[in-house]
Amino acid sequence: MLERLESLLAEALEGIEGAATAADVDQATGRFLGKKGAVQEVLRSIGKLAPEERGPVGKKANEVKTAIERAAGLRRDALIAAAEAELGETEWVDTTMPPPPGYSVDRTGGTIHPVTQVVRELEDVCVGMGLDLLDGPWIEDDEHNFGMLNIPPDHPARDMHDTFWLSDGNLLRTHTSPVQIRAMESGPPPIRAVAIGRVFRHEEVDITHENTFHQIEGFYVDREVSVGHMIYVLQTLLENVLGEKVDVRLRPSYFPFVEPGFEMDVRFQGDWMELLGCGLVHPRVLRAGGIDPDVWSGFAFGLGVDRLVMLRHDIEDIRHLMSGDLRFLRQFREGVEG
Ligand code: FA5
Repeated sequence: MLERLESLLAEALEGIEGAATAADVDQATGRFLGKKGAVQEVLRSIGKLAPEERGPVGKKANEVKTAIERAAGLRRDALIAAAEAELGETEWVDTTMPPPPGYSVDRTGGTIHPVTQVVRELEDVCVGMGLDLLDGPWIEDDEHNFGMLNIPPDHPARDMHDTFWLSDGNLLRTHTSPVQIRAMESGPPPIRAVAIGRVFRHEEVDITHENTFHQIEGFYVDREVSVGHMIYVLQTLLENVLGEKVDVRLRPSYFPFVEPGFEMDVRFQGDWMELLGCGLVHPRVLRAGGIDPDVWSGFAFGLGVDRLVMLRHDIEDIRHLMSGDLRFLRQFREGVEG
């Protein structure tokens, strides 16, 4: 019986080695290990053997079974890997090939999103003015989004920002102002920087309010910075992006992280639109960032980029912007790539 098991093993290994596909491997092993397979039959017949034979035959049969399974597994893996490698050689598409005659092809191509177009222009104008471009994470902690911006827990100003809270206590940043804190943490003044990016608010959407939109944060800390500097920078920025002289008006407003604080409206081709919040950086915010407010002062602003895009293209409803509707997006063909 032991010899029979040896020869079954040899036969099985030969079959596995000769298999050309993973299915062949399964078939080759099935003949030995399947329900009616030869090795299984040996195992089933052990009861009929002389008692002293049962132990050694049982042990050997199990060893043979394991050896066949192991060889089959290795061969199967090798064949699958080889088949996948071959696919890479044979199953590829030449995207540069012209279509066969008679096929109509959508040649409209992609367009750069109107928000991205304006973001890129803002970046160019800001770099031209000598400002650094900074970046910050979308997932923020409470301290950077609120606490260090002079909005402690239970402060009523938290109600101004309907917040998407995450289960771990972090949040989706509700504005780009946390980048102010990150800028102060990363080095001493002077700081002359902007950060442009996506922000999120859990709010009712309407024609001028989205729950996912974009802001550009300006943050300027130096000696003897005044509201005049701030207005100059903002007006230069807006005129460059809107392409003509614009009227701006400042209204006193309240943001906990600036004092005094303002909202700036812009009149462009007729209507006034609220575009941004701004002001002189609150001494508490400077202190939270490790900066001495008796020596340094600064201004900050946060501007809604989507609103700027609406002004520029006379878009009546902000919700078009993030809709992903190609009929809308294809109208903005400037900056098409390719
Ligand atoms: C802020 O977010 C302040 N962080 C701005 C700031 C920065 C003030 C630095 C002072 C100093 P506010 O919530 O007002 O403020 O938003 C700023 C701008 O973002 C608004 O003027 C508007 O243009 C835009 N905005 C706000 N909410 C929405 C919204 N739901 N959809 C689209 N744009 C919005």
